[in-house]
Amino acid sequence: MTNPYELAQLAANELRNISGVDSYDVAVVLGSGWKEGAVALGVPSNVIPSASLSGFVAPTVAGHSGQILSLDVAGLKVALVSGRVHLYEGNSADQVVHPVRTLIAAGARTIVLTNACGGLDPTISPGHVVVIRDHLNFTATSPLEGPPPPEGYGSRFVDLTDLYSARLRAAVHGAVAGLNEGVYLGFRGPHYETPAEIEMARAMGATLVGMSTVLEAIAARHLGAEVLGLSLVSNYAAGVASGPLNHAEVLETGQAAATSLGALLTQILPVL
Ligand code: 8IG
Repeated sequence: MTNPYELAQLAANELRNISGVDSYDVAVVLGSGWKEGAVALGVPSNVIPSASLSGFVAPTVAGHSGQILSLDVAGLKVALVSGRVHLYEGNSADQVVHPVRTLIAAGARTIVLTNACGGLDPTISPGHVVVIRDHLNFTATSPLEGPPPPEGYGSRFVDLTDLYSARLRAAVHGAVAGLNEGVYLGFRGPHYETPAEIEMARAMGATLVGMSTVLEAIAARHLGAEVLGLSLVSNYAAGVASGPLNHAEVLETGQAAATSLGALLTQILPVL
């Protein structure tokens, strides 16, 4: 068994060979809704099924296989990673962060993590994008659990002060006016929360809740990359608005937001 870092190195070499891209600058992990928006970034020079790369596990969402799209945005070599996988699909933390480790091994120094999430602030309605300022990891795991990272990699006792880069957040606000910042709480899911759990999350300082992002952010920081997190509020979290949560509504919000998400990425990527 190779360790997860060697596995990422192997996948990165495969990716470079197949895509013809020597080194990436930025990797964008696309959450629900964001993939549809990302087509606005232009025509990819290359699209690779992630199943063809070592260590990548297939998403269990029907009809969605993972892909890595390579494209140039304002002179930056960008990789778009679609088909994110989650803990709730039965994956290990190492499997969840493998795409991020692979893109960093392929040169990316900036990791943009996008997601769809539930919102706790009644004044930020579904369809709005929030910049992640910090997170609360409620997955009860870490991609750094297990044997220590091999020689040449940073200590597993990684400092998460400034996990979500202040420099990148400032760059985003400089490019796009009026975006709120929030604290993202990552649960394991796949169930949505009870209203009591959302009240707990609020008391602990969360403004956004979701089931992704936190492990990838930790893994990226550990490897020295700069992390930007962008959340599309897709629904009010349980108990915030009257009425039940509904997965179809969540998907609808994503569809409706696609155009604005694409415009947002187009404005943001060149300033990172
Ligand atoms: I979209 O309300 C989306 N993802 N945990 N709670 C959690 N994840 C989510 C939610 C939500 N909405």
